[in-house]
Amino acid sequence: MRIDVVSIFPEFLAPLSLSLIGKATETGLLDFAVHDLREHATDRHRTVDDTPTGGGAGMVMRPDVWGAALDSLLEGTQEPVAAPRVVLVVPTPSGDTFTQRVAEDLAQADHLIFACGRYEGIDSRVAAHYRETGVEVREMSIGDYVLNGGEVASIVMIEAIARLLPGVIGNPESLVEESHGAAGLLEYPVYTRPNDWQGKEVPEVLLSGHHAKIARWRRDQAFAKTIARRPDMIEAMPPENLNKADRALLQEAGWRRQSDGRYLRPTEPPTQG
Ligand code: 6GU
Repeated sequence: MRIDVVSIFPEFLAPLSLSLIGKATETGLLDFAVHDLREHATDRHRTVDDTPTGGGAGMVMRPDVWGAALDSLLEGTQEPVAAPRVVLVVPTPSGDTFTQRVAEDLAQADHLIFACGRYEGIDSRVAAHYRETGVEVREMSIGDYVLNGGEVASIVMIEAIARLLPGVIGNPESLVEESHGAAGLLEYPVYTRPNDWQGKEVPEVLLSGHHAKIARWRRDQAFAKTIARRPDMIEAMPPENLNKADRALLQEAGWRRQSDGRYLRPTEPPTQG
């Protein structure tokens, strides 16, 4: 996979050259490069922004500068034969939510280009233009809070995507049971030695060597943790992922079974005052 990042702060992306991603780049699994947007500015001040048309606070990034930067990266990738899948990712707090499912989808692409905006964002015509020219454009938010620019969000997304590429993670088994994986549950609690630390003992079942019992215990722990912390994930769960014990637990906790087999959390009693 090839990944390009365009930013006015290329040094911001330096952490990606460390650890997993750096190793994947060295071994040739990943072709990763960062580009300075200002290289495509045309005036002697290397201006990349201007005031918002129609008025208002802050500055907006110029479409002509972004167009030059993105055209240089898209050059030669639009050939009709053996068309590679190129995705232009535009980090923005007003984008669609980036999730593990999106990471899995983007990990299938051949070429990702991250366009990091600063200030009040990039002129809206940039995303529209590339969409019209047939580029897959994904405006993405990493959560409901505001960052100063797309750089940190790009680091988050690239780490989530790159670790899914075959060969990047040493032991792919570790991808199977993790939080937000295929099971639709949060991860079960993990322990290592010493068995007794600060008077807290590792759960007995994990020392039993009984693999089926351990698997069942972990599944139950993952399920209970997900009910407590992320009831929305339980509500979204396909009914076929719920076993008999799960359904009993949900019913016991006051969850209501819908006609489609999914469960709704108990409604909170109205608060006093
Ligand atoms: Cl992708 N960008 C910015 N600037 N803020 C964000 C974000 C992205 N996702 C959440 N907040």
